[in-house]
Amino acid sequence: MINTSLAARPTRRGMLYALAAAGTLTTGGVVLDGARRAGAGGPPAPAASSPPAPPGRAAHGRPAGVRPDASKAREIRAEFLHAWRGYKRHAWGHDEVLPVSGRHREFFAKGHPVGLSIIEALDTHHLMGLDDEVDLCAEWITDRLDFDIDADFQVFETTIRLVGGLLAGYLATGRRGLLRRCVDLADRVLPAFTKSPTGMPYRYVNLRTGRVSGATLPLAEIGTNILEFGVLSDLTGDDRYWRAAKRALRAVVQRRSSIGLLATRLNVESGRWADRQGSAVDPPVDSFYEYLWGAWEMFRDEECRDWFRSFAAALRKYQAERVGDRLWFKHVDFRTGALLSRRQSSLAVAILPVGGDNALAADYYRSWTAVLDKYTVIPEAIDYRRMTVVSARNDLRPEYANCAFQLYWQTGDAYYRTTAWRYFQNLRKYHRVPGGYTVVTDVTRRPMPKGDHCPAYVFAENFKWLYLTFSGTSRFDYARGYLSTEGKVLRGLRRGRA
Ligand code: DMJ
Repeated sequence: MINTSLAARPTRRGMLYALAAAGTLTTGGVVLDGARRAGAGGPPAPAASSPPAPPGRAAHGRPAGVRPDASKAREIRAEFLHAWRGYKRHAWGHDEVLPVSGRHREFFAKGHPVGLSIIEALDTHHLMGLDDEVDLCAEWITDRLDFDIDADFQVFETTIRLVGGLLAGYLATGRRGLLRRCVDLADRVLPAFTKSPTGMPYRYVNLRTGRVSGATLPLAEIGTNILEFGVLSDLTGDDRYWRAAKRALRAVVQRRSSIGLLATRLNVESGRWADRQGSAVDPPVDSFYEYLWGAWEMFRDEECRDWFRSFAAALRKYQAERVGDRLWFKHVDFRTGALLSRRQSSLAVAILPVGGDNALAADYYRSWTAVLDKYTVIPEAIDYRRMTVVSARNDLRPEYANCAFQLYWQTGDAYYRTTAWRYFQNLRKYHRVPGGYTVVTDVTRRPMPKGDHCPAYVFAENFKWLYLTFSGTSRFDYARGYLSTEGKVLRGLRRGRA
């Protein structure tokens, strides 16, 4: 049943949301004002709840703002708009644009578009002050989008991209239609959790029938949902989402080895591991760890914090490895710690700063900066001992910019802006085409060959991380903001002048 009531049940998190919505809660020194977005007719400005930071201090110990660099922010915004116009021109209403051929493709299910790029872009438009685009997207979603689709949708991608995107859109605008769509979708996804004997979700769910499939899946797909589901529980007062996500996390943690590591894939019916490879911090486990920490940052869940800390300690002990002065993380047998592989994915760079261990995260970022220096555009994967390429593509990956922002935000060290700007310049030089932005198929060749695909996460991530790094926008509360693995702002969106 769809429950869009904003009357929170008296859970701790629900109570905080109710107080915030009533405009009586002070968070991080900011009184939530209950302001309405002009013309949107929305509810009071919500704030995804977490206990307030001590007065005068940011929730993360982060600075309350970044020094604006207006001219660089303008350039970044202009490139985001270039990519967006390509999508609008060639693919409007479809999931993703193929910007070279001017065609489009669907991400989740052939023949079933859900306007993925539109949903991914919502809060980026808002942060950049592109309010007409926000309105256009929100109207398409509320007037044209229907999730009653007879097709199998991947639960992980549906959650981080669609549920997260609709939540961020709602938090940005206060439009109830976006929250209603979000709740409808989350209710269609929930059977993936509730039909599982272990509580760990199946990989796919049919959005119309609730039929589930795919019993063996990696940790990131099992445990990257507590931020979206927790915020949704807060907003609706319906605890089913939070409970499902927490139960899934607990089921994974219970299966750690005697040396405190997790492998990569689990069968969610039998509860047994399908491999023995401890592959943190690489995908496909990366955001599992990110979300344990996130549950602490967003909801002050102490159990998740402690789980994160114990995995972080085991990671340092068994997987961290120095090659020269560079830090990497090897793959090991999760029961013995024996070496299995020195392959490293470029996606991993985004994970470390989330746990607040700046020294480790900074070292790891420098390792990836060495890869950027060597190849100009970072390849998908490397053998870190030889610094050679294992996968030469770059699928317009946002993770380096994500990490640069997190570290700049936490430390204020100009090094992260210098390197983020280098990433941006390379992005513009090697990925830009007349129809927008596209993937590179081999970073080792000159000229660098381009493919024909703009993944939808580009509208959620690459330009947003860069814009937040340089703009200092007043639409983002730098003191208490929090972003998901897909770059959705789940806390800290502000309205008013951009
Ligand atoms: C995004 O969808 C998210 O960042 C996710 O966590 C995994 N990686 C892609 C972008 O590379």
